[in-house]
Amino acid sequence: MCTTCGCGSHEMSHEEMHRRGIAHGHEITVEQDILSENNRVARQNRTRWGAAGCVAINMVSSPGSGKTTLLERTIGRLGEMGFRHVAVIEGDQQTENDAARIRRSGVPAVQINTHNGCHLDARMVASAFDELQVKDSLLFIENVGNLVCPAMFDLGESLRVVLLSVTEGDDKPLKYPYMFAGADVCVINKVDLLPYVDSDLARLKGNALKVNRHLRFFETSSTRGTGIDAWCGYLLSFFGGEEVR
Ligand SMILES: Nc1nc2c(ncn2[C@@H]2O[C@H](COP(=O)(O)OP(=O)(O)OP(=O)(O)O)[C@@H](O)[C@H]2O)c(=O)[nH]1
Ligand SMILES: [Mg+2]
Repeated sequence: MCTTCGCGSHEMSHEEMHRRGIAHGHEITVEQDILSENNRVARQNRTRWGAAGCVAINMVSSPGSGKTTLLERTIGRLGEMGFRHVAVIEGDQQTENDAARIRRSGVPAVQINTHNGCHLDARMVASAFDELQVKDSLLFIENVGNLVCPAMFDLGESLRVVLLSVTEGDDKPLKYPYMFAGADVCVINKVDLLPYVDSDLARLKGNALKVNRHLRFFETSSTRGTGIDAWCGYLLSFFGGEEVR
């Protein structure tokens, strides 16, 4: 069981729970309380952001898949396309590194440090949004690198995007199904490395579709710029309301 968010497997066997000393009745009650309070604040966020003309995008992935690099590239390309209304909330356990990278791209960013926490929650991003003081903007939220816990926490986003880099292996959607089941879009990043890894794009997509047949895919190299035009075009049409979730 994760010690910071209380998330645990509902499918853990009775024997496994006893082996780990988990009192199951208590675990389920605490988890339900945490999630229902989070969902309440997430609904508030959705209402507030909608009223401010902001569209929030929750970016989730394992550490190092390329979330910040994709954001840097996206901000640059959107700027070239004449769209500069972008703000970013960054989530990491420690450091201001990612927020500093984003600010160098010329857009406002607020860093959240979760310390021993493994995910962002709705209350954290509500405070960060207050600090940003933006309106009529695309609001990117880069979640803590983790393919497990962020899946359970609605932040109030309009779109959830899961990144998977080709170096992580094409079986990840099957091994971490909740993250892919809860996402709207899957960005397959680092496609420039495909010649060097034993990862198959068709198999990766097939595995992702097994857990979520509604997923929309983009293939990108954030370092080289491959696929960024299609991705940015999609973001603009989503922001403009032409694309629905
Ligand atoms: N070859 C290649 N490298 C990439 C690509 N995207 C990101 N990287 C590299 O991958 C490493 C991690 O990238 P980040 O953007 O920091 O990843 P992240 O998901 O933000 O990482 P965390 O915030 O720590 O979870 C860096 O060395 C990037 O240069 C890509 O498309 N191709
Ligand atoms: Mg990052």
